[in-house]
Amino acid sequence: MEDLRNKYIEAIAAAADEPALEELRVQAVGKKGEVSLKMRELGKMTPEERQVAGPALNALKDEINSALAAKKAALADAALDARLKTEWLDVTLPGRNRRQGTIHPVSQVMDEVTAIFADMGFAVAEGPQIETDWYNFDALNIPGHHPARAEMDTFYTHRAEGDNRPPHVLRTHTSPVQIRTMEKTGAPIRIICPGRVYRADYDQTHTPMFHQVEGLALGKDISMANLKWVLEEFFSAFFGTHVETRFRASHFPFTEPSAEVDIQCSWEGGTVKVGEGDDWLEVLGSGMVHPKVLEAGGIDPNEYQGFAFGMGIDRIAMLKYGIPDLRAFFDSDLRWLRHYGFAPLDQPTLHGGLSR
Ligand code: 2NM
Repeated sequence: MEDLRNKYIEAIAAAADEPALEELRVQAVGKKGEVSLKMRELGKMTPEERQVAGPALNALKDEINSALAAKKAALADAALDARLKTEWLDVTLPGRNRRQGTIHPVSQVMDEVTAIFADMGFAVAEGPQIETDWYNFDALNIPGHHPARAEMDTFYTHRAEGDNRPPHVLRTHTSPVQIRTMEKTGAPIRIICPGRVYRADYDQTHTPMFHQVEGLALGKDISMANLKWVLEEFFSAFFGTHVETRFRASHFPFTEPSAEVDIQCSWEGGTVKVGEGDDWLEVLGSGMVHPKVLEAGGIDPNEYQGFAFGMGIDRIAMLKYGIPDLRAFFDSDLRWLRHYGFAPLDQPTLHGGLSR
């Protein structure tokens, strides 16, 4: 019995894995195992012999079972230790850096412009980029024969042969959105309309798609004086310094009277600086909305009046951020975007600063 004990206790201690352990269990204490066979022999013993051998065999069986269980647990612990070593993870490592996109200067400036005008009570209105002739021209007091239609280098959509309906146009300005807003909400109105516009023109200073923001304020007694204040307020907020403005009489079909607006600048050192010096840059067109335009929008010009203005976003973005080449705006050059782009989480606000 002592031999049996030593044999199994040593074998269990030396077992390499769980299958080996299971084999030992079957050999020792399984149904036909050595200890079980010895127990079966108890029946042939005298009662005196049995009194000694019985408890001894039971104790041996218990000891082997305990050794098996202890070894099994030890093997499981060792396996877990080995696994933990291979799956070790340093949770104190810094995260991996990922390249982040940047906000395009046009988007940045649109958001800045929106924040400034929102502060003065202007809502943002948007509309389709493919327009009817009527919204893009007729409603704005630009009739079919008017030279402005030719001047605008309009893109027209194609119609099938024999389809005599008037073609659609790519909007040449965002004014159609203002007509649509007049129709939809009636007066009073205080909106800006930022967005893409299209003109068939391509050179150093023109791209066939560019960005505009137009403004419209209609009420019972809105005047050019309100226009002047709003624009001076806008330019000073946008450029972050007091900017002198100069209003020059002009002509647009959709406004009467009309004014072009220049902002103060200097050319010292070969680059433009806005808000200093005694030169002027033309940046904006404006005026009192023409009665015919109000009528086209379903608003009674005897009851309501107001101002409108329009300016190029790409232009003022170049001025504010010192971007020399307009065409680079639309090249999708990642190096350019990383250089001139803005951090995605820096939302322009008046209280937090328009940009960093
Ligand atoms: C400009 C200049 C002057 C203008 C007019 C309108 C509308 F729809 F209300 F009549 N929107 N924008 C306007 C007026 C635009 O851009 C140079």
